Amino acid sequence: MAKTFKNFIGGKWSAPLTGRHFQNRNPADTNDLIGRFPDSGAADIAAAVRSAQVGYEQWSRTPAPLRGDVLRRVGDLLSARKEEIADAMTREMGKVLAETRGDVQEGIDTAYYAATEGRRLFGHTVPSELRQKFAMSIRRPIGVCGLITPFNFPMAIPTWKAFPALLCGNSVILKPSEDVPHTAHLLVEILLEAGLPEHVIQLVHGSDAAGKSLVSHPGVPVISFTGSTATGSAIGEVCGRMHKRLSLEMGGKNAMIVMDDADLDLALDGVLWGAFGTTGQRCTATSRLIVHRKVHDKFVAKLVDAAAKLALGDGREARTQVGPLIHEASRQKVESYLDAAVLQGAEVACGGSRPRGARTANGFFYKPTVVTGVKAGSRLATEEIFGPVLSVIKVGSYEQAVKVNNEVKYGLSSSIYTRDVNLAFRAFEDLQNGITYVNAPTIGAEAHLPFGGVKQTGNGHREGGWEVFEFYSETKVCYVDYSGVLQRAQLDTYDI
Ligand code: UN1
Repeated sequence: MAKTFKNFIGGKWSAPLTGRHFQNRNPADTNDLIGRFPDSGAADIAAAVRSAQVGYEQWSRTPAPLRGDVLRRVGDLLSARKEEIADAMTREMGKVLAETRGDVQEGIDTAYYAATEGRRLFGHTVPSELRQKFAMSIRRPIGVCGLITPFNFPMAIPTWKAFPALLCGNSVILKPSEDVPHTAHLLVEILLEAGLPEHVIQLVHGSDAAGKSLVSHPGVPVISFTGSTATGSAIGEVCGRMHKRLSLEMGGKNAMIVMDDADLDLALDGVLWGAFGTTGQRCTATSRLIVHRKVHDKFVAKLVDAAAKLALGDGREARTQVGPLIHEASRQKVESYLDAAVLQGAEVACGGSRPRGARTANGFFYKPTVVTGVKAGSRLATEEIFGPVLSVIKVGSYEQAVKVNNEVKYGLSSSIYTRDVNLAFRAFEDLQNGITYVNAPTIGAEAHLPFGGVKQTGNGHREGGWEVFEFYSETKVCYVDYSGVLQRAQLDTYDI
């Protein structure tokens, strides 16, 4: 009998006021029911906000170094339980164990990075233009932060948002993807065990209805969302009307460029990892391969050969290299892209279908797929697929590669394989992306550097690294005039 899980609201684990639940199943084996989770509604969100406001009063007054201490303990607990959590994550999300371990590790890195920020959280001290006057800025918390997170990094992405938000002195309401509620449950258990005061964190499970209530609640001044561009736009409209602070992390159509002087074996390892790691379900996944015509045929032949050999299966089995997609709707979306591409004359060089066989019979599997001859401007060349599908585009020069890279509406990550150092540095300027890798694939961002994209990928904010602390805090400027007389800025400054 599968367990029925609860929300964490008002300092206790509680059943949803809607009385409804949804099922969470293993995408590699749909017979495996992980649990039933709350399908929460507006009243659950309202209760969470009331509690988070209480938590905010307490937590915003807790010194930042002490807030950091809690996050350090969170990092310790995640480290101690890494293996067990990774196993649970693979069971509910599907990607292979090595990758869920990496996902937990990203949470650990984020915890320790945020913990030390408790002893920095720098403001600025600058000279005043007037005598005997002091001028500085400090960072202040904002309030209740509503965090809406996706399925593909069930641990890392909630931690990217929650840990800096908490470190800055905010309280948090987490609404995780309904595809990975168990990981969020484990994370909240750990936050509480580490000593986070109980009203400071709320966990509200559910689908779009819960997310919408969170976004439109007037008691939640900060929203951070990672997910599709369509949902991000809808959230942006509401937040715009309500003057909320909003961080959006949305789609990508990331390209790897392989120049004619590249180390092709290195590039091959890179593209296999970038395109088919996480079954292509990363915002940073390598979705397009832009290859110089001089090496195109040779490189594609190697790629097709290797991609066809990747072993599909349950991510908890050691021999598995590629897990399932998250659910049937994702698989059907992938299929619709393939159908359209073939109609337009593209060639499926490998994959392009569901696998057969007992190991994959009960899950949402799809073969790693390489499509060549993809037409510029076609859906396959421009839209985010979020599956194990790589589109190959042949180019004749660096300039053409840059043009192809840039002619999509997204701008998350890009990569170039070359031995020419001048070209590598030119690429930093020419490629319109928030992240560019040289001689490494489009995935692999590290927790202590800012993460995000340009153009339609985001709205100018970054997660991770030093920049995220700006998002979760407000700048407050403080002046102290210790002259004992009225000094008028601008007027008295030069009148002496
Ligand atoms: C995402 O793709 O949604 O760079 C996040 C990476 C990971 C994070 C990806 N560290 O691929």
